[in-house]
Amino acid sequence: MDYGQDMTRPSATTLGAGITGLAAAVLLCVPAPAQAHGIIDLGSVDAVAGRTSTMTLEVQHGCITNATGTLQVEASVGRPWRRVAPQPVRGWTVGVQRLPSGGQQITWTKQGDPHPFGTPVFFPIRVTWPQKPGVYSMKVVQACPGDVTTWGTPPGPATANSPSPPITPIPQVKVLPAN
Ligand SMILES: [Cu+2]
Repeated sequence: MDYGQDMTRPSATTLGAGITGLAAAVLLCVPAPAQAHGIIDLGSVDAVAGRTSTMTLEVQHGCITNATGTLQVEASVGRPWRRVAPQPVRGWTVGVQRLPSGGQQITWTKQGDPHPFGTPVFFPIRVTWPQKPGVYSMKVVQACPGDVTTWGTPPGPATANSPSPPITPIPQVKVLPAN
């Protein structure tokens, strides 16, 4: 599991949602169990080491503490990810920035009003996958008026203070060997 190396930008501000945030998240997400939150969809095409294909980052609803619409979405990946080229999405501007760690961050910014809470948004990205097969993560930070949600919790069994699966799971992708 390689998600550790992707955790380049801890967002302390986003982890403090607390009990209220967790309760709200459960209420919002339980009625639609088929829906995830921030997800990677490969569109029936495997991610293969060193090759290029298109994935979609789907953000299925707005921020979970205040149930507000989305202003900005940041997706960050670690150094092993090679080229990431976000495709244009109507109503959003986008840019890619190299991080000091060697990773990359894509930032989508909504033009005009926030993207409505209950409407999913789809961000296609052309990706050249890491050279080494493995499991890789894309941490997603979603900013809304007065609220931030970070999809950044690695999967794992429940412990005293963390449920399983996590309330805000980190999207991951399995990169397969090239042969
Ligand atoms: Cu959800």
